[in-house]
Amino acid sequence: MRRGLLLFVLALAGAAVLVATALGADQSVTAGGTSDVFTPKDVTVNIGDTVTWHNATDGRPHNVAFDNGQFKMPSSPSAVPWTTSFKFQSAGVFRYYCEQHGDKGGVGMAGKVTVIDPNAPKDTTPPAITKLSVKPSTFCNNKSKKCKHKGTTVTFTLSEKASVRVDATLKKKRAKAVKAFTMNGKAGKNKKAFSANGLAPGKWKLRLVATDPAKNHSQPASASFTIKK
Ligand SMILES: [Cu+2]
Repeated sequence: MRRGLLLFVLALAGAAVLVATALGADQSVTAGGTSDVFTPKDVTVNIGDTVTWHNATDGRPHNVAFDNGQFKMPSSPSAVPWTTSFKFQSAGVFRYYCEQHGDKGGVGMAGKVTVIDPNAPKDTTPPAITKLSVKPSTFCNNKSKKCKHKGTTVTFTLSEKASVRVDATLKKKRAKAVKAFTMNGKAGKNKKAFSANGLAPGKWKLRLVATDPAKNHSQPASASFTIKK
């Protein structure tokens, strides 16, 4: 009976920890242990939250050095027990590493703190695709004999960085898209080589939809092209 109550209380405590993590709160990270890693490797906090690191006292020297040079503790890797904290005052992604077992850019023993601004206005502006063109608009597939243009170039302009889904559909069949892929587009002009490989001769419709990092979708943009035999 008592044991049951204890387990119940422990379960409640565990649930409280989970809720706190989900809402963004102070985080703690262990340096080292059975291997030379930071655990957890990636944490997310809100502006004003503190991340605390301590070494696992595994006998191996570790420290925490920010890639941007803003913070380094202990000043050189140490195996004696240490605890260090940093309070994040601005939003962004902060990478760090252990100078003994890692390097900048997430190499080896390294971690990442993502700091979010809970009061930041949400991005609700969808991306826009303009100036979509397929040049040349008539080309052929790699199997054809008299083929001047094996493939084409798709050019378009994005209002912001977005993931772009590209569908190609044979017009007369009203079929599902047979050639579909997703590419990472940058703000401004984008160019993508497009081959007719595996596409049947005929008139085709190309359709693009862009999705920005906040998951807003653009209006679709489309262009036609023809594949000759
Ligand atoms: Cu280390």
